Amino acid sequence: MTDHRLTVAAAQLGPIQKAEPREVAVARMVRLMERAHHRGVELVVFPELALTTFFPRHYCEQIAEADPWFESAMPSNATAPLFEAARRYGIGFHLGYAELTTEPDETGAVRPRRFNTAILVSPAGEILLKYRKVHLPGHAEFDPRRKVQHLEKRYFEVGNLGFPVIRAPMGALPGVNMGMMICNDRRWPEAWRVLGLQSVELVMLGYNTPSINQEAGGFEAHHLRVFHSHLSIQAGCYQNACFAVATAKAGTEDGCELFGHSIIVNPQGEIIAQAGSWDDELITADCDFGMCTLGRTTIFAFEKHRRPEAYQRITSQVGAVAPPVWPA
Ligand code: ING
Repeated sequence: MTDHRLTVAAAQLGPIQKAEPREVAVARMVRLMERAHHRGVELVVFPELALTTFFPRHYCEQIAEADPWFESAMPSNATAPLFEAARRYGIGFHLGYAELTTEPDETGAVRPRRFNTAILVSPAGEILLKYRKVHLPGHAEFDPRRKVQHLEKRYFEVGNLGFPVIRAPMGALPGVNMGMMICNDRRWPEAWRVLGLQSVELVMLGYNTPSINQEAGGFEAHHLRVFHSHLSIQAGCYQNACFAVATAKAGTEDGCELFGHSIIVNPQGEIIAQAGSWDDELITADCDFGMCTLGRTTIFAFEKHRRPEAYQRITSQVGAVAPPVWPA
């Protein structure tokens, strides 16, 4: 039986306080990569916006005031130690960060652009894949009803790279089909299915998720926060016959609590590893990509069973419409 296995890790991060410089976060991440190396890990997944505090909870009148939270180069002096560690240990890694770039927009105008971004970096330190968050939760303007703001729609543009998948060598394997999503994306089945339609075998995602509902819309029992996160990821893996590594930034940042519970999930939708702390913690698992075959050759053999002609509403509508009323 040829070995299709890859040893992966979720490198969960505890809180990063607003005043904490990115060099401190990077040093913590290098220590997690060192621990990963000692456990024979071949690919490490860090959280969303892993280099800084979750700054979209803070309101800035001028968007450019938030620019210190962004990376205008990747790697940079502050993040170079991560790339050096990757090369030193021969470990690939996923990194979530705030991307500030100057590039043409859809009208062709070259201007500063800001994205909630994730990259996949090879053990040699090359950027294999880049993804920019598509589903931006929260709001764009200051919301006085909220105890804590969630201003991703203020600071980031909607990602313009789609949901790409790449087949690239990783660990001892000649090729793994790898894709990414970020945080809120995991709640949208469309994101998983677009990756599934590209034969993804391993989905990497980071998240920063408040442990209590900040929407002024009403009470939600606290235990449901983790349940909904796990439900979304387990369903996504089962319905697309893939593995996922989902890594939290956790703990209390400037008084705001983010839950941990990072998990690694297999193509049957089973949680095969879970973090127990809300701090820096490495959880690992062996992914045997041969496990993807059962789902995608039987229940989820897309080419045999999907009926896109019945799915028009999924791409033609944004919001829901009211149904016809009976009797007509
Ligand atoms: N955070 C949260 C997430 O989707 C959220 C926002 C939490 C939305 C709970 C809805 C319900 O996990 C980010 N950063 O997307």
